[in-house]
Amino acid sequence: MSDTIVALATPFGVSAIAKIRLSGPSVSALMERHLGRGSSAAPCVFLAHYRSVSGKMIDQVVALFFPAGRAYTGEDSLEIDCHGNPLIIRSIIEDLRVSGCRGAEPGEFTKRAYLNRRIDLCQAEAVLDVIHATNKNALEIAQKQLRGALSEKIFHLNDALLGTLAEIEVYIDFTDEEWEWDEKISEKLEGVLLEIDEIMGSHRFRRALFHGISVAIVGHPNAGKSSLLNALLGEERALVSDIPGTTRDFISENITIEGFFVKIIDTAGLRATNDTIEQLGIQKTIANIRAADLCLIVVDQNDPQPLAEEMIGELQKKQCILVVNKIDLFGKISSNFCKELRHLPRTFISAKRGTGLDALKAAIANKIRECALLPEDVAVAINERHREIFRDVRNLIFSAKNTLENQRSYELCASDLRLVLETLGCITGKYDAEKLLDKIFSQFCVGK
Ligand SMILES: Nc1nc2c(ncn2[C@@H]2O[C@H](COP(=O)(O)OP(=O)(O)OP(=O)(O)O)[C@@H](O)[C@H]2O)c(=O)[nH]1
Ligand SMILES: [Mg+2]
Repeated sequence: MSDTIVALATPFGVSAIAKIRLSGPSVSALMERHLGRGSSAAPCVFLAHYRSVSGKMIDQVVALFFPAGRAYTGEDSLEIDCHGNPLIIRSIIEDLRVSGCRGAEPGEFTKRAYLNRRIDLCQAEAVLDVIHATNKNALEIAQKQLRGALSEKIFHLNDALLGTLAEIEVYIDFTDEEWEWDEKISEKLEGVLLEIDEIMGSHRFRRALFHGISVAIVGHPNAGKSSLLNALLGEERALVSDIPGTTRDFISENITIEGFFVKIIDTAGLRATNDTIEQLGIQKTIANIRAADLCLIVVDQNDPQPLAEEMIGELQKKQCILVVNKIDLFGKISSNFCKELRHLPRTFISAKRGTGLDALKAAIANKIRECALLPEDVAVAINERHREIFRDVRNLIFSAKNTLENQRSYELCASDLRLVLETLGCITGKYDAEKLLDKIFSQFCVGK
């Protein structure tokens, strides 16, 4: 890369320290000019005064120099830690621009790391996930992928496919006219297809990891849905009243249950109503039920109202837990309450008093584990871009296998497999396209 880029790597505003980052061929000359110190063969940290182009001292800073071979970007890099005053930050960055630096584009440091082969494309995407992960599990998987978990899987698939291609080439070169059928090749391709299916299955965990497993609280008005949301959050988030139809629009909040990141949604109570706003709320409830991974059906033990058939139809398609509420009162839910929901796991709570919440949380966590909404140990979790490429790769392998089995042509199968390898390479960026890179790196913040 011919130019040297500069950007603030920490959030702009008042802070104890701010980090200004530089990368490119003129880093050592800039160090000499502004910090009075030449580059070194090894990474180094030093205290210096930053002097502007006109020789004015702007701030006392701590500088970290990384020579190309040891730097994140794969080129000479410098980090200047100055005092976190926006006036100082602006002065230094402006001055570096005067000195010939260009302001970095979003993600440009990571793009350079990729272009200089310090990391592959999957790892570059993982950097973005590491920055944006909002819970422990998502962070863990992002870090695994940054260390190369997905790249390794792709490397392994690539290796298996190359091996199969090599075997086919031998047949093409050395087999005489007579067709010799080798079942092993078909079996190997079948094995690769199974591995790809397993990796593709991990796509659904990504949503759960990064956006949370969505749990909708549904039920009749006044059953205590908003009270349950508040009890789970430990704060008075939603309005609670004894007037049926209190919740109109849904309310969504994030909580962690036994280490799982859960998006919990309180919805409008389900009943026949002429109130237009309430009807709109109910429509949103139906949409929330459809989109949810799990539904908590709250029933007031004292006044167990049957749900409309239409609702039961919707809920039967979902994973559900029946939550019997208001156990602090004396009512008792009859054993033939809503026969369609009778088979569901039940928990008994008092949202008002906070009783039974631990058992309910355990039931939610059990459902998450049981239904593999999110296994405890996820090896990789592919994103939409990876999934699309894997889908193409899968179709191509399938076609290669068919070509072999039906047309009995090693030549055609080999050419299909070459295309498979090329397509698979797009995941790690072995075969890159400028447009694709722009799309990926534009999601980063400036300075990364
Ligand atoms: N005794 C008792 N009352 C409760 C309990 N949970 C909720 N309530 C009361 O039931 C009434 C309705 O509670 P909400 O939480 O607003 O019910 P909701 O299901 O959100 O109702 P809508 O928003 O109208 O659909 C309020 O008066 C609550 O105080 C409980 O466990 N015990
Ligand atoms: Mg409510």
